Amino acid sequence: MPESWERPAVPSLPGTGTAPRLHDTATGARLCSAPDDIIARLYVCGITPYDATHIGHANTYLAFDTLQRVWVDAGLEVHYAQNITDVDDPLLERAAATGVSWRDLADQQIELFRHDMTALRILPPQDYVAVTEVIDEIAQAVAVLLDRGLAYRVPTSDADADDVYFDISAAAETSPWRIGEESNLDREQMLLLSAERGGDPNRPGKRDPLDALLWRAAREGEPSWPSVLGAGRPGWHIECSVIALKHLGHDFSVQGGGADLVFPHHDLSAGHAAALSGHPLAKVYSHAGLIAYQGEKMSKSLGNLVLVSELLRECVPAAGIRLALLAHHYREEWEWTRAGLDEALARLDAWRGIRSNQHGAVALDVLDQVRQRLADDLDTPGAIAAVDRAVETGVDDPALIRALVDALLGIEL
Ligand code: 5CA
Ligand code: ZN
Repeated sequence: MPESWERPAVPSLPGTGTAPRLHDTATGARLCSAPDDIIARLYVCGITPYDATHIGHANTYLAFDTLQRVWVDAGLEVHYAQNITDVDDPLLERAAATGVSWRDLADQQIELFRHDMTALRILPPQDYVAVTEVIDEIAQAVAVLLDRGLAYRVPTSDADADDVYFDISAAAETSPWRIGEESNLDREQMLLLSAERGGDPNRPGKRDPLDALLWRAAREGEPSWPSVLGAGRPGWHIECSVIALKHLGHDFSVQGGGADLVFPHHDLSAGHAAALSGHPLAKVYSHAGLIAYQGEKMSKSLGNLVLVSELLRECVPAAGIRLALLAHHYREEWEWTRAGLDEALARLDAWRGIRSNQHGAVALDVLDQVRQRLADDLDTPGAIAAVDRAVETGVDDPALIRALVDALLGIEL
């Protein structure tokens, strides 16, 4: 397993916080994120390693970093797993277009991502798993789905090699899942998004246009691995189902990612996992809002990227990047601007100058307010406002403010 990255120290605080209520994409309700036992289990979809780490990626990983910090403050242990999509069409296309090997591109980008996550003081996953490490397990899972009649073969031009697809209708009949359960989209919207986001609704031979690719048989010029299914490579959604089930089991606390993953990726990865395990994948499905830049969603395909590594190279402090992101609620869709970053840098300076004042704010009250705000669907703007008020008046115990800002917002003053 690749190493994840260095874990920042998290100071402990007086008393205990509360596990947050989180907005659940599937039900639209705010659900309690506390596990039944002491261990909160979290899966967040990791990068496809090219064009890492842009501010949109950083915002998504920061949202789930905040969740972990609040869980830890509530006295919970956290078991966190994350994947790396180190073989998939967009990565292969980028490698081909730039004339580098896909393996070198992936390795170099994974290293850059690790460096950026460390600089941003993002709590690392315990299980950091590249899809290329679990090809056998994925192929075996697909073979199980074939055996159960929940998957079927579609021939390719090579008579000996079939692709394998997930049968959404058969799966809905036999498992606690149906398509659209997480995304709440109608069929027309699903068809559109599937075509936009890596699906192939028009592929001939499929039983339903929304059936998702589980296994792609080897093609000339593409990487492939020998397996029980013959040579090939995994489809996208099944990688996250298999990695999550292997490391976290089913019914884990929270499945997370950016809002661009709601459909088809999370809907289908929950479907594959339910078909394999007979249980729902997670209790809460949580999604961070997409960050825009220059009027459009920040995305690799559009190329309108602000990279964390470039900001760091300009000597922007990582704590300032964190504060700029935390000033927005994690579910908000907003546009990154230099003015927003400057505002965060000014706030960071003000926080660093916090005065001791025995007649000012009471630090324990500030801690209480910050905990309450974060317990309410990770309201970081509300938490920041509580710290701003204490900075304005001065506070009886500045050291406690520094500790709470470090522990809960990940910012060292
Ligand atoms: N490897 C897949 C997930 S299995 C993938 O989506 N990789 S990614 O590199 O494209 O994105 C990594 C994470 O960043 C995902 O959780 C994605 O939802 C999130 N993300 C991508 N673009 C943005 C954006 N503009 N704003 C916020 N989050 C984003
Ligand atoms: Zn994923």
